[in-house]
Amino acid sequence: WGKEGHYATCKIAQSFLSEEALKAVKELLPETAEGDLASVCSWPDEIKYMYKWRWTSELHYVDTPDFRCNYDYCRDCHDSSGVKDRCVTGAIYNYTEQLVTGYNASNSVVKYNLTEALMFLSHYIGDVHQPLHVSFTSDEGGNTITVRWYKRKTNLHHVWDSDIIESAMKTFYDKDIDVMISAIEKNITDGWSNDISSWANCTSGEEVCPDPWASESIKCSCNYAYRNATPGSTLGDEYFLSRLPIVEMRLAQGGVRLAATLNRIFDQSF
Ligand code: DCM
Ligand code: DCM
Ligand code: DCM
Ligand code: ZN
Ligand code: ZN
Repeated sequence: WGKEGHYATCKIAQSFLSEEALKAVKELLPETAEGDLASVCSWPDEIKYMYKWRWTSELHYVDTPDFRCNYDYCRDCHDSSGVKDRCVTGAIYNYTEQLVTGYNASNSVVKYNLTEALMFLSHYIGDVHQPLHVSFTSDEGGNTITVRWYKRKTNLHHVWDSDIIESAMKTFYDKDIDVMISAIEKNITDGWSNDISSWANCTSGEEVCPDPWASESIKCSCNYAYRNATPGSTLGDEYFLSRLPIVEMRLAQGGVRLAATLNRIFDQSF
């Protein structure tokens, strides 16, 4: 996602945190966040081109085999040099593990920077819900598919990271991301209320389960993102209005699942 998508995911998540988890999150946030998780959720995008952080740039996505429409951790989770576990789902396991270990080790030596771990985990749980962050290898997640979004030239990846959300804000939400977030939150508590616990649960009983989330994303990529979006095509009202509900649902699921994960990590009663 772009800035708005990550902000929305983390705002929604913060509203679903338990009191205990919210307290732990606030203690780990940098001062500059002023207690607001959403304000630092794009931090991993801001640093990924800096020399010191270049190694993190491949942790935002996972490439799957062309035209297969499925995802397999062992097959797909590696970086471009083939190093295992270096992909978005591997990063989610890794940063969850760091937070669990670090948080329970209150008196022993903490090996990890838990503030960074929280910001990476919050960002990557957002990204794994962006359908095109789990998609075909040869088109780099839609980055090499040039399309028009209405009149403007862009690429399919950027349409799903930002253009759909920005057009929705302009057309329906008073150009205000907080108005859009309120609408999504209202949808969660009304329309999707029966789905929330199935979204939040990990059937595996683990703290976090990014593999089923990635499988959902590649299915969305095939059924909605790539469909009718061939190179050179113009995407307008028909594509926008049919895909916006998918984008809003993925933002909602990302937020609910980030909250559920942080509740399981930081609150013993979950
Ligand atoms: N990993 C890492 N840094 C850590 C912990 C783990 O880079 N502090 C890596 C090792 C594996 C992947 O993350 O490649 C998953 O780790 P694990 O198998 O320990 O969960
Ligand atoms: N793991 C995996 N495939 C899965 C689930 C987990 O490869 N379907 C890996 C990721 C971590 C390690 O197992 O490297 C430990 O995961 P956890 O942190 O959930 O114990
Ligand atoms: N991206 C992706 N899959 C790829 C390559 C990149 O999902 N195979 C994502 C990461 C960024 C966006 O596309 O969100 C742009 O990538 P970059 O910053 O590498 O240009
Ligand atoms: Zn992206
Ligand atoms: Zn990202």
